[in-house]
Amino acid sequence: MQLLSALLFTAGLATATPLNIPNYAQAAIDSGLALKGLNALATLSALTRTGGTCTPTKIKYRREWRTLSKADRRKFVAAVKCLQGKPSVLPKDGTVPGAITLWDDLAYAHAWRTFFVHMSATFLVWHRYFLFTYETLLETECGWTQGLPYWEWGLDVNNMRGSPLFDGSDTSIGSDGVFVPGRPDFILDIIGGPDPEPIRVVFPPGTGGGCVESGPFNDTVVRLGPFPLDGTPWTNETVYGNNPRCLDRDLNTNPLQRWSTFRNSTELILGYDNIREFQGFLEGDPRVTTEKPIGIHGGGHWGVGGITRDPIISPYDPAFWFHHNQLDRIYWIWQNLDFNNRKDVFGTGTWGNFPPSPNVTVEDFIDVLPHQPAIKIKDSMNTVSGAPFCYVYV
Ligand SMILES: *[C@@H]1O[C@H](CO)[C@@H](O)[C@H](O)[C@H]1NC(C)=O
Ligand SMILES: *[C@@H]1O[C@H](CO)[C@@H](O)[C@H](O)[C@H]1NC(C)=O
Ligand SMILES: *[C@@H]1O[C@H](CO)[C@@H](O)[C@H](O)[C@H]1NC(C)=O
Ligand SMILES: *[C@@H]1O[C@H](CO)[C@@H](O)[C@H](O)[C@H]1NC(C)=O
Ligand SMILES: [Cu+2]
Repeated sequence: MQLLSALLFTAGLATATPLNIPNYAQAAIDSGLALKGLNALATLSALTRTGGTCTPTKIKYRREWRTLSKADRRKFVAAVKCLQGKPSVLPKDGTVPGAITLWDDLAYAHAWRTFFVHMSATFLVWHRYFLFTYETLLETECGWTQGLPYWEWGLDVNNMRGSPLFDGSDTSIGSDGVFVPGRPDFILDIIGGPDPEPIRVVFPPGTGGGCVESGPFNDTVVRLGPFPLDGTPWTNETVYGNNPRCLDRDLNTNPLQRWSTFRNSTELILGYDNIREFQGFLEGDPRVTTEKPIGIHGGGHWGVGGITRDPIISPYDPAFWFHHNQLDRIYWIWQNLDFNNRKDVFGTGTWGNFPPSPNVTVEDFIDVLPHQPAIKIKDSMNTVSGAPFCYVYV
């Protein structure tokens, strides 16, 4: 890949010609071959746009977890553990009394933006910047110099517990949660669509439910939250206090098989040419689709379960970052297949536009304070501009 990018660079193959997307057979779509092909096309396309400080030797190649060597997987796990052990850098002014470590800071950075960066115009770009923040911290604080690894859900839809990411070995990010039998189905009533009647989605419980049993991160401590929805007032002391508990998981192939298969990701990339629909279907936004709620985004969150399905503090699970990195990859592939027409945002700055807020434009800013300064949304579109991003997916 490094060689390829150097070749493209020196041969001056930069071109704005729209890409020729093959007509993939259903079997290629279902097996993941099509998605691989689309990724390769996107990579070639992106590498024609490198600029600024993002020189070919600086580009980070974000890879699927199981393509890293075992030694590198152990190195990555060690870097995440290192980050979890760094002290919080949030001001000690009582806003987040429970922030002890940098890991708590990252959960907080997500928590206080939750109602502005989901079901809103900034969903994809804000999480892109959040991932970059994490990748940068892993490098500057803990020496991980490679790209951030992602999780291809399509490889695990039939066996989560056997996944190299979740098998509990020392090259995984820890096991399933302890199995808790006798639990009822999960019932989600999604509101905010055109009908007053909610959209109902039902999942059976997964194969865990309790604390992560073995492997790396079975000692991860969740501190902030929970965020009660029964009317109990949220104060900084209660929801952002130090309330130590274990990291829980509930691995579940059901949501992955329904929402996050190779077919689901590939059809999303090929099916829509505008950001309103692309992002709306990706997130299962009920204003965009009543037929396909949840989306590939929800599929991965529910597939891991436990704290990962918490809309506010899901970043506590290292799995969150793998999942969102895959989402950013799907977004990135989609963008790079027709880059000049896929650099805009759609929607407002609040969850489901509640409370109503102005339309967001690419001139608006996103930030991950105090870890990253504000950047203009339009600078988040090209991941190889060096302003600030410099990565591709392989
Ligand atoms: C974590 O898992 C290891 C085995 O991988 C086990 O020895 C240890 O007791 C577990 N710790 C906790 C807190 O569950
Ligand atoms: C939390 O603290 C911040 C700043 O210190 C303050 O603006 C905010 O109102 C507080 N929130 C709650 C719910 O107490
Ligand atoms: C996702 O793909 C599977 C087949 O891989 C299919 O059965 C399911 O209906 C798809 N879900 C959506 C929301 O399109
Ligand atoms: C916001 O965007 C919507 C959808 O494109 C559009 O209908 C509406 O007029 C916009 N509002 C403003 C104030 O520009
Ligand atoms: Cu989020």
